[in-house]
Amino acid sequence: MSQSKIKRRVGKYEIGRTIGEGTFAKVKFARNTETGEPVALKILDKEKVLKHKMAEQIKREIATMKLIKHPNVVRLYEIMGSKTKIFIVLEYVTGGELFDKIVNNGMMREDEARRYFYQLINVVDYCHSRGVYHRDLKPENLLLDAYGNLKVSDFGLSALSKQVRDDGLLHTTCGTPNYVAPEVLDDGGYDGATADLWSCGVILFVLLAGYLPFDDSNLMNLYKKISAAEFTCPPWLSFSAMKLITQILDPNPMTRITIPEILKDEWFKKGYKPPVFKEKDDTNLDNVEAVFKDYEEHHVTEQRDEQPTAMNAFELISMSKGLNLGNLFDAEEGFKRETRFTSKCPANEIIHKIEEAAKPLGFDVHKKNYKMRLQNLKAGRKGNLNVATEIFQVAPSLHMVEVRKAKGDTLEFNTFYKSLSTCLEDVVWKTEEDMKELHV
Ligand code: ISQ
Repeated sequence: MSQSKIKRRVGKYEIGRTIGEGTFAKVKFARNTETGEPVALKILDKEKVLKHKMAEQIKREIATMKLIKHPNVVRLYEIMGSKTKIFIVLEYVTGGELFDKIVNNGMMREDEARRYFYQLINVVDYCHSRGVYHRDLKPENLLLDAYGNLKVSDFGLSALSKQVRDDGLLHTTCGTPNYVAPEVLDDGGYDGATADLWSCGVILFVLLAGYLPFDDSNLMNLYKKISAAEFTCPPWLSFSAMKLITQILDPNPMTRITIPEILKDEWFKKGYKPPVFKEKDDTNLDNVEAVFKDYEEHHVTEQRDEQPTAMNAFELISMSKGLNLGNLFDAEEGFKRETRFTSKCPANEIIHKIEEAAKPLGFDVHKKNYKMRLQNLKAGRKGNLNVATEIFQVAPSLHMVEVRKAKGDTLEFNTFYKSLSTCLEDVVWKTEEDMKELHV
């Protein structure tokens, strides 16, 4: 049990909580101990990368990313290696995913959607002009910074979006390919530039409509709809927006609208100011080759300091109110992906109760010490929902339980949490204040 928080360090970075997970990488919050600056640390397992013969591609892609310094792209600061891992140090952005705005508020007004679309097209144009293609533009890769500006992640790192399927082979597309161009689905050769533009068209449609242009629970039907560009615009869409979307979602990449043509489009041009920015050069990427090798002199040290967490019991408890849905909704952030509650029950009982609640909901339960991983066996909107929980001992008879979405859709996580909170009612510690609230 995590009685004291173990502080993990990699080089000068102190590692914190997990903020994202993919097939090849885990993303952790980290802090540069020299400057105090927060970063996102993408951690790749060397063995997995080598096993799938991806080292060369990842090396090439990281080297290409050196070329990308744009205010709307998540910056790559540094890359480090240890004996077993590769660490990619990225800019940390705090505004969440762009699509959480749609999930929370529904479709956007055209002016607001146009502002994000300008930023998206500026980034895509900039990267394409440097020969870098995203190849996997989708909601999870569209983040927002503290000022509400778009930050695209993983530009150029398409190797990381590959999936290992049950057959052990790598596949570029996984789950539902709602954002993927028809020529990519055809599996013949395709042009990265026109394929990225198609994904931008799907993104624009979702911003304006609040739903996907191509969707079907049957994969074959979905492929057919995408290949025929069969979609229905909502009645509230302006004619000029509809015209632009139709020109982007052209199933023929040869006749699909290009970026120079988009820049001249009537809907796009409204209020558009071409971007002006200066490229900063503060990356340290001289060692891309070295981090993949087994040369110890190039390795950063990974340390685990058994230190009590800086947080005391009172701080922990104040972070961990009761277990109710309000916990997962924040007026500023919208729906959150993690929450905590406190319990006076023994840890084993809490684990047992979580297991009892999760199994009937179709979750496979994996336990390791005081951590649990709940994996939904059915695929959801963004793949299988995975929930991670961890129990921390605050005092001999007081525990804090962290419940975090590790993978999948935030709304599906909220629905799961609602059921969990009902089942755990007698485990959660209720303060006198909570009891009063329950009785008013
Ligand atoms: C940067 N900031 C926050 C979250 C992130 C997730 C993935 C990649 C980069 C990120």
